[in-house]
Formats: sequence, structure tokens, C-alpha cells
Amino acid sequence: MGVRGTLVTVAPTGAETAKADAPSLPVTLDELIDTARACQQAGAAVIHVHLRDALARPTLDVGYAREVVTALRETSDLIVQLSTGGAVTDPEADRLAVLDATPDAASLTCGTVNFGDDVFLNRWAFLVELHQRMQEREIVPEFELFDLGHAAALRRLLDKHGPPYGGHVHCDLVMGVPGGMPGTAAALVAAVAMLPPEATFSATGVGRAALPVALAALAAGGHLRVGMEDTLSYAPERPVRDNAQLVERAAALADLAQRPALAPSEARDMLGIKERRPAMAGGC
Ligand code: KMH
Ligand code: ZN
Repeated sequence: MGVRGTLVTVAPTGAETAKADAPSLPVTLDELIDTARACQQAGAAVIHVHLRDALARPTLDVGYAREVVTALRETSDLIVQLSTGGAVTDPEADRLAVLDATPDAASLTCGTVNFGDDVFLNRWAFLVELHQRMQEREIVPEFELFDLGHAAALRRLLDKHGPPYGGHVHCDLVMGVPGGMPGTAAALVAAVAMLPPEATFSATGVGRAALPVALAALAAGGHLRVGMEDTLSYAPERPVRDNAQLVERAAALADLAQRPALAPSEARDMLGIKERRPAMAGGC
């Protein structure tokens, strides 16, 4: 795979948890900015962003997405990855429109999956549309895989519609969602075996699967995603303090594995991110 360090992504908010149930969940722009700063300091290189409105409900408002992307670019070096998954209730048109905010990167889930009592719907034609729009707009996708069949769909997508912008294929295994692949080392090894040969991968385990998945991912040469989108408890009977605590633990595990957390600049090179920060674009 060529990269010696560990890419640490923080997914700080998600669409499912209520602010009332997790007071340190970042939902306002100020909270997101503070989270980005603290998580960069702790070792994150990518921030996977879900937006919340003034009442802390999930939103895909494009104007607000632009504001958040700009603010995060101005206040951190993190790669800004917007979620196109949104919430299970979001219509496809709104999920596609997120790309109009021109983030550095965006998630692209490679198939439908049962999602607890709900269904996270990702039709083939929708994946193709997302992929093509990201190619046109020079946005780097992170291919999210919730189940083994999604790895097969990813290969079909690349075979039929070509490589992503930047040329590098990076996947994120989201494991332990009720209805998706379990958060076990065996499932991780099976999923990794199905990835395109040159792909890199991160993995995240939902809830109690967080640590087993992180350890298995490192052992298999992969990267880490952590954050309150996926995990609200740090240990049994011990709620997460904040997102930075989870990033600190991920960075410590990466150190133990002798593949320390990548700086954002190293992660930009690895993923093929286009430079969009005003002070950096255009060179000197
Ligand atoms: N909130 C989930 C239904 C993504 O961000 O792209 C979907 C999700 C995936 O979180
Ligand atoms: Zn997400």
C-alpha cells in the first residue's frame, strides 16, 4: 500500500444521535470549528461532516454546507469531507446537491443496507450519478462499505465508470450497523480481500465494535475512522468525553502499531485531494 502512517478520520456528529442524548455532540458551526481544531491537534487529518440545523436536526442545506466548508478550511488544515449519506429520510436530490458546496471530499455509499429499523437506500443509478458528479467536480470520494456486497458494487462502479478524481481509491468499512456486516476481525479480513487491489481502506466499528475494528484495521494495514457519529461510549459505563478523546485514542493505537497518524498534508497527497484553500491555491 506504500503509505507508512495512519490516516485518522473523525466523524464527529452523524445524523442519528440527538444533542440532548450527547451534550458534547458538535451541532453548531462554532462547535464544529472547535472540534476540528481539537481533533487536528489530536491527530486527525479528515473530518467527515454531517450538518445540523438551528434545532440540531440533520440538514443538507447547501448554503449552510458552503458556509461550513469555508469556515473549516479557514480554521483548520483538515480535509473537509461532506456526507452525501445524510439521514435515512433524505431524498436523493438533496444528497446529490451537497456536492454543490464543493468540499474536498465526500462519502459515497456503495449499496443499500438495513440500518437498524430503517433502510439506508443507495440505488445503483444513484451511485453512478454521485460518482460521475464527483469526477466532474474534482471531489475525492470515500467509498463507504456497510456490507460485503458493497465491495462488489464498488468494483463494478470503477469498471464501468472509471477511477475517481485523483485516481486513488479509498474506502471506509463501516462495521457493526445492525443490518450490515458485523464489527469483527473475520468480517474485516473478508471485506479487505474483496477491495480493488490498489485501494486503501479505513474502518470504523459502531458502538462496542469500535476497538475490535480499530485493532483489526491496523493489523490488516488499514486506516482509522473514529468519532461520535459511530461511538458514544469510551468504555463500559463511561460515555465519550468528546470527539478529540476518540482521536487521541486512535492516534495512540497508530503509534503502538508504529504507523503514526498522518498529518493533513500527507493525507492530501495520499488521497489526491485538490488544493482549494485560498492561501495555498495558485502556488507562490
Ligand atoms: N447516516 C447514515 C444513514 C454517510 O455519511 O455517507 C448514512 C451515513 C453515511 O452516515
Ligand atoms: Zn456519515
